[in-house]
Amino acid sequence: MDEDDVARFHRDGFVHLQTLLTDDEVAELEVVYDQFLRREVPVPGKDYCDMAGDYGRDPADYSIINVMLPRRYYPAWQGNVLERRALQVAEQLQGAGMALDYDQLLAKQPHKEDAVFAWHQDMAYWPDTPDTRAATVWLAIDDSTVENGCMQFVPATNEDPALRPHHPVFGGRGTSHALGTALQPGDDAVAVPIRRGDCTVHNERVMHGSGGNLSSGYRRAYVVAYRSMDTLETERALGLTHSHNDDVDVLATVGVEGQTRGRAS
Ligand SMILES: O=C(O)CCC(=O)C(=O)O
Repeated sequence: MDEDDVARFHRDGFVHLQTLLTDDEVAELEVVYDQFLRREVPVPGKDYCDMAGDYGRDPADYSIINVMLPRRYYPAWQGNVLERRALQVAEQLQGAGMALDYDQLLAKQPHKEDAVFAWHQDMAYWPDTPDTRAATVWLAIDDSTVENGCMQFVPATNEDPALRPHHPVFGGRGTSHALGTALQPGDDAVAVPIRRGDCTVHNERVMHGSGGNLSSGYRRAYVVAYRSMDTLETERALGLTHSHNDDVDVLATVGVEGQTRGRAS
């Protein structure tokens, strides 16, 4: 990563970094990743769910398999090569005092037109804190393409004066946790195809989402999100760990349950 990458991240709200991990390093993570997908690593309750549907869906029909907090359910991943390298990236981009807030797997099954990740800003999901710095590192396990639903961003929306209004996509905490907001006139979305082992890194305010998987293969991503240590302290004091099984409803703490987070800018 060079100075231009850092400047791009701050200007656009995201950056694409090539070869965060080598093919061998990805291959090692992939073994465990696929154990999660085959449900050989037990994941309780809603921490194994579908990001593109409600909690009631039959797991066989999931379009975007979401394993939340894999490092909690497979402790040997704690401190793995992705976490080590991503922390360095997060601190280079956002400065000192960053720490891992949560990790998740997002795997779009083949031939799933509805494996759509609604447009959103991550801040809509999170409690407001004085130091909102974030760097979410999205590692491609498969080559991520327009056809299989790669990440898309609306550059520089991190500079919008206000968070956009977000709504639950499938009904609310009882049925799903996905939030979304519509694109606005003038939003110029860009698709960002990346290779296996590459990553994108985005901040807490940039608009992003992704389209369905029209290919015959998986689109697997492993995501680690870094935020300021102060924010982590506040979140944990609220009882928030980003598990979908948390007793505390993160959407309620940010005022979304059944209503809207953010406001029109
Ligand atoms: O994997 C995707 O398509 C979207 C992921 C995302 O929104 C995120 O990691 O913040």
